[in-house]
Parts: sequence; structure tokens; C-alpha cells
Amino acid sequence: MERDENAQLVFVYGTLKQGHPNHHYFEDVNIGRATFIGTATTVDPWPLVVTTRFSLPYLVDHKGLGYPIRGELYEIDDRMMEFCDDFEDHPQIYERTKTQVKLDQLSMNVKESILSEKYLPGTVIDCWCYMLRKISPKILNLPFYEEYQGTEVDIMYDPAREQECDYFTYTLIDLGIMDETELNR
Ligand code: PCA
Repeated sequence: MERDENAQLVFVYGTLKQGHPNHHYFEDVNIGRATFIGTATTVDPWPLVVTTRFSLPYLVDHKGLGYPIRGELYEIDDRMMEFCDDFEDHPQIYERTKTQVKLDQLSMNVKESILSEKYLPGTVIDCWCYMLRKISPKILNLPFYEEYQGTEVDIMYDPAREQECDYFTYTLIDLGIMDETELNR
């Protein structure tokens, strides 16, 4: 595994994690490069909620509420970062925000590579994370989780449902960022 001086770090806590429906993008070399560094936990507690009609996870930018969040840390190249910004609708819905995580367990590949000199378990690392920053108070009344599993709500997240209707508009409405009455104007 080579060292990539231009790589940026992103902490993912939701559908981009391994075993979740959007992880395959991180494995698509036509999009860009993503290297799994290891599991990680945010230094600060944040509210992690699952909401909207699409049942998506959101780490809400309201430090101090909720729990330290468990997720995965990746080194990604500029092309993958561009893809993620677009995919997460940064900055209209998720906003790419600087945060700090503590590295828990290194991935097998990293353990056996030169990257293990750079990443030590237990250390605190600055990285990016896609957070929800336009907060509607009703979001903070939802249950908070420590780790996204995908089974929090009855209707599970299904990427195909986003194509069936105007995902962007309905997400803004469900998050309270846009008023439903603006729909028919
Ligand atoms: N995708 C990003 C933000 C939430 C989501 O589902 C992630 O996995 O971190």
C-alpha cells in the first residue's frame, strides 16, 4: 500500500461504511481511490439520528449532545472527495466539516503496510465528516445512537427509493430546511 501525499481523511459513520448500501462507491476505482485506515470514534459526543422519509443517518453539528460516534476512517484522493461532496449534496444537505476522531483498530492492509508508521491506534486524528448543520429543533428530539446499524427505523434505507421521487426536495422538507408550502409555488 503506497503513501499518497495528497490523500485526505474522511470519517464515515453511515451508509458509506463497510456492509452498508453505499460502500461500493469506495471500491469503485473509476470514481477514485479510498483506503480503509481503520475503525475510529469521534473525540466529542454528537447527536446521530436516523430520519427523513429515506431513513438516512445524520450526525448533527450540535457538539455535546449524544455520544462519541463509532465509524470508519478512510484516506481518499481528490476525485473520491469530489464524488462524496456531490453524493452527499454538500453543502446543501450534509456539510463537509472538520472533526477529530480517535483511531481504534487499524485495518489489516494498513497494519501490514508502510501506512502503519503514520497511523497509530489510540491517536487523535483531524479529518472530514459529513454533518448536518442546518438544524431544525425537531431533529434534536429524535433518539440518538452511538453507531449506525441501518436497522434503527422500521423502513430501512434503500438507495433505489431516492430515484423514485425528488430526493433532494423531500429531504430538505423532512429536515425542516425547506417549508412544504414552497413546493407548489
Ligand atoms: N453517508 C455519509 C454521511 C451519512 C451517510 O449516509 C457517511 O456514511 O458518513
